[in-house]
Amino acid sequence: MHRGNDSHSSPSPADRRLSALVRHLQGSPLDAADPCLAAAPTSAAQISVFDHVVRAPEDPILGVTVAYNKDPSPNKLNLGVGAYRTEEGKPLVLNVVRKAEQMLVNDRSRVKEYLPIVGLADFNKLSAKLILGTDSPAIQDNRVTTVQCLSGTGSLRVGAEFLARHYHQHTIYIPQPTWGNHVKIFGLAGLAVKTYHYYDPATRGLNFKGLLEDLGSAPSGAIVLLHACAHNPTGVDPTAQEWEQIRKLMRSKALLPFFDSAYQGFASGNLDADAQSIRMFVRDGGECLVAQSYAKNMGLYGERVGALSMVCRSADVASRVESQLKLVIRPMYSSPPIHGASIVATILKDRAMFQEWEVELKAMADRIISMRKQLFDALRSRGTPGDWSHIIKQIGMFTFTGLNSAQVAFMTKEYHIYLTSDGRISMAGLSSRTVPHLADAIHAAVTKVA
Ligand code: PGU
Repeated sequence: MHRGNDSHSSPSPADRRLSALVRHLQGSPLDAADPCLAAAPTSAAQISVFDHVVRAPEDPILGVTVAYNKDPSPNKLNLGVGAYRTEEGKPLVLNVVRKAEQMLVNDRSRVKEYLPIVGLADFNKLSAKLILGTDSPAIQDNRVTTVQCLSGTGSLRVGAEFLARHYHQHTIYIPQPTWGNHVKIFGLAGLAVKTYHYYDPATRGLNFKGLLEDLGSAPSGAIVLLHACAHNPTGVDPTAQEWEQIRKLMRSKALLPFFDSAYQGFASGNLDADAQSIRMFVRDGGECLVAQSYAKNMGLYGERVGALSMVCRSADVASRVESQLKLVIRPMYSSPPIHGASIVATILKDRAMFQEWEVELKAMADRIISMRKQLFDALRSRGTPGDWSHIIKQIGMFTFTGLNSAQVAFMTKEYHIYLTSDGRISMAGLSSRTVPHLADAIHAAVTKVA
């Protein structure tokens, strides 16, 4: 037998080393001249089977918070991550969310059983209505399938994996620029990622001609990632007329829309208005995917609550698609978490709570808009060179300032202001108190750093 033969072969250097160490632990002196000890590793790093692993760089967005947290300056300001802060610079838990959580805690009939693979049924139904509209014919026809996913990111990932497995075209076009994680999410899911023109640095607005040209020359059937509203990082959205032209072009070429809706309610302060781009594409009877996040609009960042909806041609297709989405989700994380989805469902299904949410959401959107105005005025009063009107024209959580990476580095070093190196500022991280500090920093960066 093999084992018998093995036991007669001479011990390996590792075994001999181990025996010498065991003897030492049992009281024998170590013999420094023992060749098997000489061969012993000299440092802990050499022992690891992961010794070859190289240190990865920090994430371009989340890494900004890591750097911010290490800065001891009392004047430091984090404008990197897109997370809402109050006028006092504090994270905000919405009152309506606290209320919903209290109700959930008080309800002793609630248990912590696994959710189904597709998540909480109420949450899914209500999420589809929130994004597609309560009167959406697609929902009435039962041709939408919605699955609860891990916030916006997870919804994008599940949708991408589904497309990689079941859709005939594996190329996805994403705007240039876009949220940095898009490239990785779609690439890792097995899709080929290409870009389409979106932003014109000269006008700090939409490069609509470039966009139409690029989508016009995309292969038939290609997937196109569209930011539903409040484009990240540029804050530049197409107008309703431009959306209509994009829709016509995409439908004429059978391009498949994949909407990323991470900011519903944050652009205009109105949930329905911010879903118009999507509803336009659903109204024409065609198919699309929508990834929804409740991170920003309900302030549920860390609860990781979102949904993927797939609008299909028929109820039969939708139900077959759902059966395959389950096969994507089950080996990925089995089923989604229950708490965040329960909060959302509690708020969405109660009329009074829904209205309370709308008021709080509008207040967040309004505060961001007022920060735009204050920053614009502060730069103007300092006579900062350049046209800063884009600060008030751009939409949503971010201002794409046009500051270059050297100017950003200067602001971080000299003013302890943290933002992504592309010059994006999270307006939600600003307050009336910190606007002057930021305006001073921008003024100095623009006048001192090329
Ligand atoms: N899609 C877009 C366009 C986003 O901006 C974000 C978040 C997401 C999806 C994903 O959000 P979930 O939290 O997974 O729902 N972007 C923010 C948050 C930080 C980050 O990079 O994740 C940002 O600062 O860009």
